[in-house]
Amino acid sequence: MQRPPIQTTSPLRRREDVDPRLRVLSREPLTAETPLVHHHAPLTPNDVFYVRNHFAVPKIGAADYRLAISGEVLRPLVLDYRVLRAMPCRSLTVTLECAGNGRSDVQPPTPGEPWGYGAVGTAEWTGVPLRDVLAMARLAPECREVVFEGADSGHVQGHSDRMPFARSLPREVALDPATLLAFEMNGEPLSHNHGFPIRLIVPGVYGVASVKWLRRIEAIAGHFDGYFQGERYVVVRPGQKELEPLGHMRVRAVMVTPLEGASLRRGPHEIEGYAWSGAGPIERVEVSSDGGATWDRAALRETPSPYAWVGWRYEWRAEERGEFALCSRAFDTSGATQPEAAEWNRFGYANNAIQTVTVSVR
Ligand SMILES: Nc1nc2c(c(=O)[nH]1)N[C@H]1C(S)=C(S)[C@@H](COP(=O)(O)O)O[C@H]1N2
Ligand SMILES: [Mo]
Repeated sequence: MQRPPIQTTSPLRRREDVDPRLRVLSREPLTAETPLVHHHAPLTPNDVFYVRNHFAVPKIGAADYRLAISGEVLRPLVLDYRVLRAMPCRSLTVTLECAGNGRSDVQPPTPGEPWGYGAVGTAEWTGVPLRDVLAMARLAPECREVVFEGADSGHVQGHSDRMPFARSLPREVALDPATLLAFEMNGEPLSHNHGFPIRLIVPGVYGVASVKWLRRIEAIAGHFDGYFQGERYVVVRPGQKELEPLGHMRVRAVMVTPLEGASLRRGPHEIEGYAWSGAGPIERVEVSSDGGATWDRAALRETPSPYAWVGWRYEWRAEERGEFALCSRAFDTSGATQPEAAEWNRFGYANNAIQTVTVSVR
């Protein structure tokens, strides 16, 4: 495949501005979600893909980029952008969801970004399987986890030192052929906001695992417990001492048509949305037009990849005038489905409660 020439400055200046269609929650660092009206195609356009940054964006030029691989490896390596891009690559369509998606519906409110339902998106990511790079470095048998460090850093609550953004994966997940060192998103080089030059993509796992601006990979024999793994992105339930690290995305359906507050004519209407789960494929989606009292099955569309959300649709015959509470819920093949109300935890993570969209029929 012919590759575009390597650029030494920003890949495309225009993309660094925040697209006005995004709902900005914070400007510095940038956090912004995709209004559901822009989820009309299974692939989320790059410009409206949600952004979750914890620190200022490190603007790295391709020519200056280095990725160091060290620790429990027999052959420590430093790779540059050109070498990584020349390696055999694969493309995978993967849904990324922030663990805070839906937090604004958690009661009582918790600390954290007040995301609506738009901290999720799907893209075709192209990159080098991480396992190929780990094979070059000859991972030692002692390695139990692999730590990934981004080039971004800053100050966090309760710590005086500057902290890089870092996360680890268990050895098996790091060696999964679907775990990618990605350099393209929907056929374009990553933008600075989404991790240029190289980011990790970990299919099926909450977005926090997919470390952007990746600059260091360290294989370790022990367990990594950095701030973003041991203090945040953990589920802390009331009255419970043990912290549960966030892993697979919980099963969830989201309705994108009609939108909240829509006013509809009497007659047939398409209710449409997406469903996904990190624990297995979606088995079925159900829709209710009476606030969850009765449910009907929606039709599933084709899914481009086992790691991507699946589109669904349901034809609703709105016969009577009035207000209607539309709900959708998904079931995955592991048997999991969605709760009626958010399961409260201290930081409001992983709320996969059933979404309700209220519409009026005139
Ligand atoms: N280096 C780095 N990687 C990061 C983050 C970050 O702040 N710094 N945020 C994480 C979180 S919480 C999410 S949800 C995803 C968001 O990816 P996106 O901004 O490309 O949508 O990136 C993850 N990777
Ligand atoms: Mo996130």
